[in-house]
Amino acid sequence: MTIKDSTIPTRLRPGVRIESAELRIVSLPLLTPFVISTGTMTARVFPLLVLKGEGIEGVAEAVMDPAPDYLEETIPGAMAFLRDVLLPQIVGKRFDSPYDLQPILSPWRGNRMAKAVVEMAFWDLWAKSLNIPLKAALGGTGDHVDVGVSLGIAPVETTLERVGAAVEQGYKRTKLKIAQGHDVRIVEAVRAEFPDIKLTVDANTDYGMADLPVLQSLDAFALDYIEQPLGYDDIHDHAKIQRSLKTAICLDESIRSARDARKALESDAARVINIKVGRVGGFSEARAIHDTCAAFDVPVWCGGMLESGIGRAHNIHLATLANFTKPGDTSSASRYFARDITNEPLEALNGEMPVPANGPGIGVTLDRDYLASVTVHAEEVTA
Ligand code: OSB
Ligand code: MG
Repeated sequence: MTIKDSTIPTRLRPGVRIESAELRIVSLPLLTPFVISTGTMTARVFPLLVLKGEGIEGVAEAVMDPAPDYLEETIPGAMAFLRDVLLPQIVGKRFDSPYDLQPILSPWRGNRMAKAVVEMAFWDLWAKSLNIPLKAALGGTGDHVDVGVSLGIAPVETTLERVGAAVEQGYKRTKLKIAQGHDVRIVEAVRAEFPDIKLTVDANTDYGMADLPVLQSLDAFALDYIEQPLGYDDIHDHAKIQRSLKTAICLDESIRSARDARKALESDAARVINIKVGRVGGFSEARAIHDTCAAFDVPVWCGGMLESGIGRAHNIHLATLANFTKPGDTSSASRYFARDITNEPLEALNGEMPVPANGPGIGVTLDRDYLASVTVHAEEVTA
């Protein structure tokens, strides 16, 4: 006798069938413009994906910008790739685990942020189908992660006030955005007032080989690391300058895969790596990078892209893995937004961000009313 698939109770069937996908573009105003070497953000604009199946929903947000200023991907490009290529390949199909998405995702070149939003939404859906927290599905433990703040480029006085507030609130690390002409002076001023805090800088690719003397003068300030001084597609030249620096280099933009991480670590181009799950194409690759770094005894930390509560929740669960030993960028959502699209507030206390646990999966839920009011585009993909 054959049993019709639909007669088997959902929880006894492996995996989840994706019945439909809801794809939106959301625009959340930022309380304060965020300035980095490549530009200024006044709102966090992002694609949001909800995968639906068997009465449950998996949610994720994407991290590409409207224009290609952090990396190559753009929101218009990602929307087209998701709508026309990726979502039609997965909607209407059952997947036993997130790994079973790889044969569909990996043949396509690049577009890691677009692949990541699909993969991450399915991880959430899958963890919910198993009734476990996302951290457990990923192999992480603990009920909070250590976090610091990332402070945008601002005048010295403003920066000193912002550092003071972060220190007061107990954040475990302060990262200053730097750019040519806004580097040694700002770091010197912050160090003079805060001699003992854990301090880092992030150049977002603003320097070249000829700027080595400037980077060397940052060696005087006991920084924990200098993040991504050189080109977004470079590893080799970072290895060359690391030899002439006392301070560790941390790579962000340059690391898209575990293979990139291996190349960087084999050549001593980085002594710390920032993992952003969107940048690297999803949790499977994020975990592979985490494991590669652990094998080289190199610490990692979880970066951020000014995410809403949805992306923040994903980041926090990821950061519960063992080799995330440096404080991440997932600070309180209230530092960025007057109101978030999640019902649960994501607030750090004394530099510790609780792992959201309102139900299985990512542990946060969408505030559907507010989401509707900040949605600038919405579409549905069905089988
Ligand atoms: O390089 O980490 C970066 C924000 C936008 C683009 C690039 C970066 C950042 C941040 C923000 O540093 C970190 C956060 O989410 O608070
Ligand atoms: Mg960075």
